[in-house]
Amino acid sequence: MAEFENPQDFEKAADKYNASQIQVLGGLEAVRKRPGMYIGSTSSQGLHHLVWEIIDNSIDERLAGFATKIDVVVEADGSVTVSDDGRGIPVDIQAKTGRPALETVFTVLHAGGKFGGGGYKVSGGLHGVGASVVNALSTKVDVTVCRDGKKYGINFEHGRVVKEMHVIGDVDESQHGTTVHFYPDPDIFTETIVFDDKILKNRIRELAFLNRGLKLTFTDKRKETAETDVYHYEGGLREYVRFLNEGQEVLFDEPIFVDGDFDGINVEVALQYTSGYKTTMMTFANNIHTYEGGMHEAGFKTALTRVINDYANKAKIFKSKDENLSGEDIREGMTAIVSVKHPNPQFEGQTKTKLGNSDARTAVDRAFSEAFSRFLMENPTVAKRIVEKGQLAEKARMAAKRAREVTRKKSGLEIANLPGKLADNTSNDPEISELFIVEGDSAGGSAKQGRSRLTQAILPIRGKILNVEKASMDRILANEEIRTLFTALGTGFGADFNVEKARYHKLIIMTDADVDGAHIRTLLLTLFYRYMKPMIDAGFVYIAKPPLYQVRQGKVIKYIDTDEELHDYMGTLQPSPKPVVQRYKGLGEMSADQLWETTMNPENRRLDRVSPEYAADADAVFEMLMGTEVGPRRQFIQDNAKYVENLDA
Ligand code: TTJ
Repeated sequence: MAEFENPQDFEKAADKYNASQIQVLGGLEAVRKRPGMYIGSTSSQGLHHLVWEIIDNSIDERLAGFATKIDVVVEADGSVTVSDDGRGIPVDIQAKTGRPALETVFTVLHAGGKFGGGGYKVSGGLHGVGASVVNALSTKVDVTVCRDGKKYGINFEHGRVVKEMHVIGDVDESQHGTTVHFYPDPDIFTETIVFDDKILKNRIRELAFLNRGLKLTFTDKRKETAETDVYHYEGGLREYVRFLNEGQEVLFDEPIFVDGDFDGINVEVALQYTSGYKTTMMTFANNIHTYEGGMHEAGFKTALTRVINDYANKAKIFKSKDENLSGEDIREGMTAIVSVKHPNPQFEGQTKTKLGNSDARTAVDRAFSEAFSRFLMENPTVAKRIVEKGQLAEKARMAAKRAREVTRKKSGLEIANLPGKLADNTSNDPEISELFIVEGDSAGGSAKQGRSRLTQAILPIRGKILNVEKASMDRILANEEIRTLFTALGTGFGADFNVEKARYHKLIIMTDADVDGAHIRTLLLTLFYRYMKPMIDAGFVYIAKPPLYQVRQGKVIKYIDTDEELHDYMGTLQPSPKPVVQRYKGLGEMSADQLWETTMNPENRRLDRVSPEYAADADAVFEMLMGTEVGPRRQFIQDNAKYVENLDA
């Protein structure tokens, strides 16, 4: 208690005290009546919010440049203690209320953070409502403060002072800090008052990453063997990014790190690329995870996109501005953390996790683009890799877009809308319907003539186009025949793919028995494997096996696949009438009748059903082909023609 020189002063102070106390009780009563308004909810989340509220005060003390260590303890009885080594909450009597600041912090709503002289504060949204809210929602709060060589104590129950601020004893002058021990009120937190160590640890770790050099510890004394976890990262955000990318392949080892001040706003960014597709971007404002993004995020995104495109143009990786990449493509595979500390953060949005300050956008843009463009210029190899990653992402995105367009076109599709290339069969029963994908227009023509119209549909594929476009899947999807194929199939595409909608239960690839034929087949199998896997899994995909030879002796016709078989067969024939051997160079050489007899007629034909493993092999071969230059690719196809053929075996 303060001492007063004359009774009048005391009375004045007492009046003030009474007045403020009524206000206080009213305020805290409001918190107890509508806790959700102050801490979001009274669920487990709200319960943990109490801890965040208390820790935030210590973090503020850290941001002010004083605390170096914060300890969080879950006591054996389930209560929580938070302590720091900051300056300690002031204990002097405030003129306005006549009460010690230490008391006011816990008894007056929104008193939190009033004592600091400027600096960053965790205040906004649901955060920073202050220690008084925690007090209002706790059965018991015990606080000790060490400063100026003394240890002070104050005790509360249900938000009310039960023991006024008092000196507990003397301590060393060098000792300073604040300790708050609180018991959540079970009448408020009716769902649970059990703290979850995982939730606590995660946030504590996050705070450690966000406040480089700050030492945080967590101890769970509810456990028989209570251990203390120490969270302390000298690398800060850099280590956060590394942590997030752990176990993933990265394009460069050391994350890019930026730390700069603009207009009184501190900006930190750490960034690293993985070779994967996942984008992880987290933004924080005054240590609050801004899930909804906001101005700092906008500033980062535009700066990143602009700097990379500028670099790629200047470094002549792009020949013109047409090649500029979109932000989305540039961010693929990126892990980035943006953290700003703002003197007056405005939190907006549904969950008050969107930073509204437009000066934060400018600050992040300035701080990041300067440092990032320097980084790119100093690390051209890494820079090139990042640009190429973006280009790859763009390609994939275009392919996906085309795929979606195919789907869109197909929905509400009538067979009447099918492009002219397809010669559909007349039956609507998928079980008896077959779709032949035929290499070449001439073979396609024969197949159309020779087919059984009821059950067999024909889609000619121009091999040339496929050969030209073989290297990229997005081009394949742009291919008219392939689009027609998906349209005809009626299954939808990608995520919408539904094998039950397949209009044909046999999808038969009919290509020549040569290298080009094998290649086209590989391309098709790859396409099926990636985009129609359920068709393969259902056993709906087949390969037609046209024979290599025809041997005719009088009226007897025999079709033969291999030289060896031909040799053996010839040995069994009488010399007269003279057997005539015809070698088919390709499907196109067969007449409509021959094609029907040898390759399409269910009575005679041989079909290989494509197994998933088989298609996977084709896919792997295709992958190999993708990466190589034209020359080596041709060589590869020739060298491996056997292997590709062997896929048939
Ligand atoms: C404010 O400015 C003057 C010197 O003291 C500053 C202050 O209040 N520091 C401070 C508060 N450090 N730690 C706290 C604090 C710590 C906990 C665990 C709980 C609360 C409510 C405050």
